Amino acid sequence: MTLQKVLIANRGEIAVRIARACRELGIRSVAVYSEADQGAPHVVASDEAVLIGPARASESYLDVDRLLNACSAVGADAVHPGYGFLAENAEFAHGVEQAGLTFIGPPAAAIAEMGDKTVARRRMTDAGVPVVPGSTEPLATGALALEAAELAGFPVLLKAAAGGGGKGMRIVDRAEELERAFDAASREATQAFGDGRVYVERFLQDPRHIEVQILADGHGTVLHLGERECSIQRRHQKLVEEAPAPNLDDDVRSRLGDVACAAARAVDYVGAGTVEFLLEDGEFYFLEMNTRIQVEHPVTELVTGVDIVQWQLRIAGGEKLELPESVAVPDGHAIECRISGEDPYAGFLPSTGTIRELEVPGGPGVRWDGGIAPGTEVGLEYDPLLGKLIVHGKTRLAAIARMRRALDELALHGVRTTIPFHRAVMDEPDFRAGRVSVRYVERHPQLTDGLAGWSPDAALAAASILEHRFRDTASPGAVRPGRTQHTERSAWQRRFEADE
Ligand code: MV4
Repeated sequence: MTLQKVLIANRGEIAVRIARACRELGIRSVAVYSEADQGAPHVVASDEAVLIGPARASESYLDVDRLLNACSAVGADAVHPGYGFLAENAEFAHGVEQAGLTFIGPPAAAIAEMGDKTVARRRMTDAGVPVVPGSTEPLATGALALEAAELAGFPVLLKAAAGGGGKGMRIVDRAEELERAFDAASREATQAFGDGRVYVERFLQDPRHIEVQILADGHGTVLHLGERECSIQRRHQKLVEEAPAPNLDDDVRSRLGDVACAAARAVDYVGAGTVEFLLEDGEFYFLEMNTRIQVEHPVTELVTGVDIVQWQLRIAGGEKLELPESVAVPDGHAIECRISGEDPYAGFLPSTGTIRELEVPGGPGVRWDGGIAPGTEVGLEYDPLLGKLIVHGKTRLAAIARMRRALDELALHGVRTTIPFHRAVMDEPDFRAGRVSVRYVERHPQLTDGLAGWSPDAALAAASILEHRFRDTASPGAVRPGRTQHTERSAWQRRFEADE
């Protein structure tokens, strides 16, 4: 039962990525788009397109009924949710299945189990997967929370059972503060998720964030594709990811892979998924499982040679998962920079405008997964991710040099972007040495200071020069690397001219 026609319930770069995979497999693809996305790259990349509603996501990309109607209008037999929007919504997966269509992702039950972080912790504990010390049940009262916190050991983190991705967390340093914080966390969780259940974990102070890519088919095979290092982030938005993780013990690497497969098996997982871990002092702990394709999947693709999105489609079509032995050992090193329409010198404030110019880098070992084109309006209604620059190199340092070169070639004008931040990271000694943790960005303020450290006069002078040269990214890191422009005649030119 191979898939015939896939409706892509998403937009931007991931919708383009899915359309490409469909095309390569001979599966028809159908884009959906909002009124803000007429003629968008994901529409152009697909075989058919359906207008589903206004710009507002709740009335288009998040509207289950409109999406299911689009499926029946075009005769789609499957839905790929991408990431974000409805990708981890168990009711949507269920609705797709109820409509007699294939959801390209895990069974709705696996989404629901991993979506409740306390259920996930119980499943993992039962499967022998190490979790951060703490409670495996939601805490009914502040007094019970205090008991659990004393057991876990202070400082602790209060987390929402329905949370994930960093929303609704609260650090508590001392027992005296716990009950108040518990009430506040519970109230916040109710507001954010309509579910006030809270649990407690020991707070790890300076961990690395490492995740393992999983593929599982519907015939009992579960494999991992190695890990990614994803610590470089700000406010839970990743900025740079790489594979394999630098400075990782071979024994830890191998145990991470085994444990991630056990995690997937514990919830009868099918499809592509990611098991997230925190790593501190040589120990690792299960954090959560993402039951979707992730933004950073390309770094794994580049070091394993496996097309993960194609495999999502093939697994959904009932195929058996078969990968070459060679995936067990990563080939070289891959790095991804998320290029988003945010100003790194203004607290990563979203920047809006129209893409005026776009020149994407090429050459050996460079990949651009983009969702924009000249003329694209970048507004505030959707995620600011514009595209991803991904490179591969034989070694980590070769990949860093390649990324630096590719960032210099990338010309993207019209909105402020994270490009100058990424350039600075590639040059920064701790990054170059693989010394990273989730606190990397906060520990390297020079990467986000812009003109802040400059005297007012110097800043004004620099800003006005840059404003002239490069209108939309006035910041010291933003000057495009100059070729040496010889405006004066060189000695040989003068001699040459004299001869004529
Ligand atoms: C933690 C933690 C420290 N200790 N849990 C943030 C997002 C959510 N997925 C879980 N997160 C964290 N959980 C314990 N017990 C630190 C973080 C955390 C983090 C995790 C992954 C990637 C980036 C992060 C940035 C800040 C905090």
